Amino acid sequence: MPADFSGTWILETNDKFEEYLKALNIDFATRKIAISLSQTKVVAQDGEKFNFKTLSTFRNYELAFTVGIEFDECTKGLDNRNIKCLVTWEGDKLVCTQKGEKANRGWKHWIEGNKLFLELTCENVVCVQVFKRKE
Ligand code: YOG
Repeated sequence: MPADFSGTWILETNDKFEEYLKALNIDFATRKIAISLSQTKVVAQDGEKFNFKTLSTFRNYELAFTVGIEFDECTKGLDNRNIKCLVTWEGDKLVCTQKGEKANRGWKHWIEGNKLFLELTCENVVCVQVFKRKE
């Protein structure tokens, strides 16, 4: 039985986030703001249905999907691209492929203890974010 991602998670570490933003062609000024932000993930999981909210003082982003069903995503307020996404389980990892203009784009989520991991990939860059479960 897969892990339960539901809950509120606070960003603790954010390795190679600026390189990831560069790979997405995010401009200098926006990158400087983005890397300084505290991010909170609010995840609601109902079976194979998910809602992810990424919250910050600068911008918020929301994504809802069902595992195994392809969907169109517009990354509005992020890099503003249209992508075709599919989320699947690889063991206990939730894996999203994001097909579009950028090669090798996607993300993976998994849980270890009270930590939520997010690996964000674009081209040759892999950013790893670690969140701690909010008490
Ligand atoms: O999350 O796709 O959890 O949607 C980071 C990527 C920064 C704005 C957040 C705002 C940002 C400018 C979403 C930060 C890259 C930066 C808070 C990652 C582009 C522009 C919103 C993501 C998935 C998996 C769920």
